Amino acid sequence: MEDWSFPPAYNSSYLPDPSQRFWYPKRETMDPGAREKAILERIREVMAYAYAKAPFYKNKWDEAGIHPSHIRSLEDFEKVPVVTKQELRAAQERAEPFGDYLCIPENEVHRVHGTSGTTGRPVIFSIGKNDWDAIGNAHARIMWSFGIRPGDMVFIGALFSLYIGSWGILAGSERMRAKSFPFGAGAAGQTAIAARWLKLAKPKAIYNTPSYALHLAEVAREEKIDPREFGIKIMMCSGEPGGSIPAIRNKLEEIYGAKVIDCGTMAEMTPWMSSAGNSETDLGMVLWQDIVYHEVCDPKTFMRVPYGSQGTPVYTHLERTSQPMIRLASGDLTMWESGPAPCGRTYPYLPKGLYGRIDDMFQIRAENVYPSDIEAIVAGMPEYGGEHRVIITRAGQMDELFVQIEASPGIYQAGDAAIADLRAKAATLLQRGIGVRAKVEVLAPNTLERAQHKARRVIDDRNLFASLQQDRT
Ligand code: 8LQ
Repeated sequence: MEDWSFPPAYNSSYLPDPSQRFWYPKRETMDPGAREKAILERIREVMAYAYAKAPFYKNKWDEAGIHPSHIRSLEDFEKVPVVTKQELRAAQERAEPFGDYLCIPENEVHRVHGTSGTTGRPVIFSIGKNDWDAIGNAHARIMWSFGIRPGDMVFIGALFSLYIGSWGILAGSERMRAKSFPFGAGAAGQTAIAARWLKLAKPKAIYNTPSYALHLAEVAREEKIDPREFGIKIMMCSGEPGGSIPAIRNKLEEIYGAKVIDCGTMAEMTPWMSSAGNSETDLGMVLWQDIVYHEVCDPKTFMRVPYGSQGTPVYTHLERTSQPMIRLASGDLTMWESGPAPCGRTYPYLPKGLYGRIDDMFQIRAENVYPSDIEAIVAGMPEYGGEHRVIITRAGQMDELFVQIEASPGIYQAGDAAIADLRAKAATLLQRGIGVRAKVEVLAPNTLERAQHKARRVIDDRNLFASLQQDRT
């Protein structure tokens, strides 16, 4: 069936006719039951392969009393213990540098990437040549669903270093035979230069984080360029929530006049685009189950939750031979629906994208609050100036929630009454939306730092407060 095997072996010169909706029509529109049968076969192959090649998996599964031959259904597969990021880090400490889950000889590693965080021990991603080709194929296939076609220019406005997002887009864009423009981001002054280049080159598509897209628009305006002059038709967003939050998506679509497409799983899960929106829907992300098998699970038992319910994604590579991830726990939060997805592909989908992380949730006076809920509320206000911060603190015995919001230039210039109105309106909307009273502070436009990559908007200083209390006693 359309070159589906493990290990993958794709025809690198295949390109659909540009008028074709689907890259692999059979695989994308097949009966879900038949697909699940084939996925099970792939899972058994990947597991047998990993069991033979990686002490990491052999030891983990032996300990759990599980052998790849035991997996006779997708329900059996739910009993396979999940892999955590901590385990991967420990495996790399044990077997430096790639960890004992590298399943190819070290000298066959073709690309090395790593976690882009700045704290803690970094984790290395190693990718073989065949895997890199399959990643390009998978991303080209998914970018086809975004409406990108051979010859279109794809501008990559994201970091080109450890962050694999940019490289994954480049691989897909090159496989597609698009015009790749690997511009990058993050260097001093680079955003203003990006604005000038975008105006000049007028790419069909751009890739960025949602935060960076907002920042780029502000910088472009400072350069007296309207982002609509870039002529962008497709904006691919990944890396953080935003592309599926209606307030952010609508704002980006309005600013750029482009269609915003949300995508992204995790760097470890490259081809990381296996959950992605497309040109034919505004509804969150489609799960490309034949590339990476997605399960949305109960965060405690890691058994699948029924369609229509919330849970955490657990991912399994079906096309990776270098560091295949088999039931990697993401820690993200989402809700899934059974297919067919609105675009006609018979995959399940995430109607609201990935909207938070289990560990991002904080409790304020016994209410569970997600930063993305606050973002959706404040960024949806027309008076919003483009940035905000959430500060959780403790005054006496009570948790307090502070939300700092930049006002738009118009509101700020209008003076005290307009600012007071914004403060009151934001407090009311927050109370209604998250069920918690928040103290709102209105700031001048451009007060807060802009993210060049993924934004961090929450400051929880309750621990600081607790340690100060302890020092005093
Ligand atoms: N994360 C990534 N994409 C997201 C999205 N579309 N919506 C909400 N949260 C998202 C290279 C790709 O961007 C994937 C990537 O960012 O990999 P990382 O750096 O390993 O970060 C993964 C985390 O980013 C996910 O677990 C989500 O929390 C977030």
